[in-house]
Parts: sequence; structure tokens; C-alpha cells
Amino acid sequence: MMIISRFLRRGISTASTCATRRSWWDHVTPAPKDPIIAVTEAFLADPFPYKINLGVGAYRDDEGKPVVLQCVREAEGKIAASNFLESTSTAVSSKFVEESAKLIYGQDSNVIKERRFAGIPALSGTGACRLFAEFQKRFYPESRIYLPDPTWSNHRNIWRDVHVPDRTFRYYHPDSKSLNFVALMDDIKNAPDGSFFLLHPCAHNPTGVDPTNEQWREISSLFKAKNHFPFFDVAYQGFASGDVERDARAIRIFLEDGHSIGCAQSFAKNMGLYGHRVGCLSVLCNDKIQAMAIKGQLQQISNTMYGSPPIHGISLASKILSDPDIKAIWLKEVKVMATRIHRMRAILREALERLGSPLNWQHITNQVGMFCFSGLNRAEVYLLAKEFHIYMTPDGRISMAGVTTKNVDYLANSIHEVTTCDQDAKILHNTDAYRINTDIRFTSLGASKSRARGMNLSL
Ligand code: KET
Repeated sequence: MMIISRFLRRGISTASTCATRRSWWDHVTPAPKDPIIAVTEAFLADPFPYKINLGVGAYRDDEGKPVVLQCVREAEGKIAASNFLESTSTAVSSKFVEESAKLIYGQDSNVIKERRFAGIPALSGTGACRLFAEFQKRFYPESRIYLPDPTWSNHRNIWRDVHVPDRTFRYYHPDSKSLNFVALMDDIKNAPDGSFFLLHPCAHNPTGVDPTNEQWREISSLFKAKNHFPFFDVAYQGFASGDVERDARAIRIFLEDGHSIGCAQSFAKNMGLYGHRVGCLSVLCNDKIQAMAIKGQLQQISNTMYGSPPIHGISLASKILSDPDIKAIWLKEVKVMATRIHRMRAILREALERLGSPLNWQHITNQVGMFCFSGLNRAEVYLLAKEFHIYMTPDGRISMAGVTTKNVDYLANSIHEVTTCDQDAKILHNTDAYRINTDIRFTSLGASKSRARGMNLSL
């Protein structure tokens, strides 16, 4: 009798909990979309045949196609023979880290000779930044990270997710579309001594504006005086100048000045290994003993998140960097990619000037690397997508890798149209939604097609 009544009571209470309990994930709301992924999604959903994706910073050839570099094919061939035994993966990782460190700190650097660096493979540049953020939080729990304004949209999210508050330092001057060096130095000076700063050593994303060597020297001495920690995010080594050594100049200047440095390297862009997620995190140390301690801590952090990254991409990058013949092919290919982008900058600027644009487009060729921070406002960016099927991030960043000899005239014409159309007819941007002025007439797909033909755009 007692057992029955206990059973009944439990039955009743379970039933009532079920009736009142909502499902487990009712409180989960959609996450804000990453702006770069959102652009790709909008592009993919557009059926227009001449659409252009200038969103994501991924290299494309002059046909607008992704490229598998010859050096990667060569490396594939060489590593295909070796089988990935469990016992070899540590050796492959160590070799990869060593080669990555040589690439960024210099082949003959004392850091390498004295083994004063702690490095581990990371899940591309994003993973390397995240590992460092975790490491920073673990050993400097009260610290902040100073990020350039503007910067890659994911930087803020990465440090936010490890609960390190971010601050910004001024970097870019929208009027001159160049470096705001005075403000940058001021902000570095005014930050509390011993602050963490994230720096882009070359091909700054999104502005395409880098300090000169002389300015880097001044930045480095101020960092010394303030005892700040420089963390370099190297996602585009080779894309600024076409030469990986020249693009490492900022880091070498900091090395000469004896800084302790952190470095996130990505091989997604300069080796075209996006999907393989190949990256490296390194931290410079006082000596070999400290390097071992730090490496152990970094490994522990990665172990609890994902173990270690897949070995295949690491083997490819390691082979490219260590085999002199394959490395020579790679260095040439980096130059080819950078030169193509450089050429597209010149053609785009020239086309806009030929159209008689009343605006100054010098910055297109002054800026370097994969991105052009065009100066187009949100309304113009929106209009380019809606009317011309040209997609870029709302801040007006153009991924120059998406510009080709076939689409550059269409792009120039479209930019010219949206920047010279009646100001009153422009779209008004409302904080969280785009309000469209009623004067705007959106072209149908058919009308857009004939407009594209009128601009001599061929498929
Ligand atoms: N740092 C910077 C400065 C950067 O621009 C990117 C990617 C990364 C790190 C991350 O790279 P990866 O190795 O893929 O994890 N930027 C481009 C791609 C992206 O956001 O996915 C971009 O800005 O388009």
C-alpha cells in the first residue's frame, strides 16, 4: 500500500513537472550573425549570374576561382608516401612549429638558435588567437586587450569569450583614409603600463593601412617605455609586399628591440589552406626552460579544447617551408597572388577616374594587402548589393581578391553610380534595420541583367 502511494505521488509530481516544464533550449535565442559569413550567405542566395562576392578575405584567381597552389600539390605528392603513424605526429608538429617560427622571426634569429620560443600548432589564425587569449586569461586574469579601431570583426568575440575585456586604440583616419599615427601613439601612451596590445604586422584587416618601418620603430620604443606586450596576428604574410620577409619587418623590429612577443600565424591565405585550418601560436621566452614551461601550458589549454589539430595540413605547410624547391615555388606563388591584387587596385582606381568620379580614389592604390577600405558608407554598400548584386561587408571593406579583369569595369561603374546618385534618393540607415527611401526603385533581375550587359559584362 505504501509502495503504491509513493509510486502514485512520484507519478503525479513527474506529470506536473512535465506539464509546466518548457523544452530544454527554449531560452536560446539566435546568435548575431558574423558579418563576413552573412555577406557570403547573401551572395549565395542571389540568383543573379553576374553577382560579385567581395566579402570574405580568401584569394581568388582572375577567373574568380579558388586556387590550389602548385606548392601544395608538390607537397601533397611528397607526403603521400609517408603514412601518418601516431608516433610521427609529434615530430611533424615540432617540425611545423620550428619552420613557422623561422618564417616569422627569421631563419638566423637568436630566438631560434637559443630555442627561446614556445610554439604549438593551432586551428588556423582564429585558433591561434583563441589559444593566446586563453593563455592571457590564465596568467593575467585581470588584464585587458587593446584592439585597433577598426580590426577583424572576430577579434572582439574571441577575447570576449574568454572574459578578457577589450579596449580600442585609434588606428585609422577616415578622412585621410590613412594611418592616424598621432592618435595611435597617444593611445599607446595613455594605456596603463604593461597592457596587452593586438597588432597586425602587415596588410591590416580591414583598412589595408600599415605603419611605415620608421613608424614601427617608434611604436616599438614606446612599447618598451610602457612595458606593453605586443601580440601579433599574422594572417596575411606576403600579401602586403609580395615578399614574406619584408612583411615580417614589423616583428623583426620588435625583436631587435628585445621585446617579449606573442604571434598567431595563419597559413589559410598565403598557402590557400583555408579548409585545412593550419596555424601556429608562438610566445617568446627568456630561455629554453621557460619555453618548455609555456609550451606545456599551451598544450594543456589546447588539449582540453580539441586535443591537437589534424596532422595533414600541418604536414603540407611543414613540407612547403622545409623543402627548398617547394619553398621556392611557394615564394613565387605568393608574389603572383600579391601582384594580381595590386594590379586590380590600379585598374579599379583608373576605371573610377576614367568615369569622371568626383571622389578621390587614391587610397585604393595606397592601401596594401587583400582589402581596400573603400570609404563607401552603409547605404552605398546596401545599394551595391540590392541594385548591382555586389556584396561586401557593411563597413565598405572590399576584398580585392574577388576583383577580376572581367568584373572590374562593372564594379567601377556600379560604385560610380551609387556614389554619384542623388543623395536624397539614398537609403537611410537605421540603427538595426535598413529603412528604404521610397524614391529608390529596385531593379528586377531582368533589369539588372540588361544593366550588366550595358556595362559590357560577359559571363
Ligand atoms: N586574423 C585576421 C586579421 C584575419 O583577417 C583573419 C581572417 C583571421 C585572423 C583568421 O584566419 P583563419 O586562419 O582563417 O582562422 N579573416 C578573413 C576570413 C574570415 O573571417 O573567415 C576575413 O576577414 O575575411
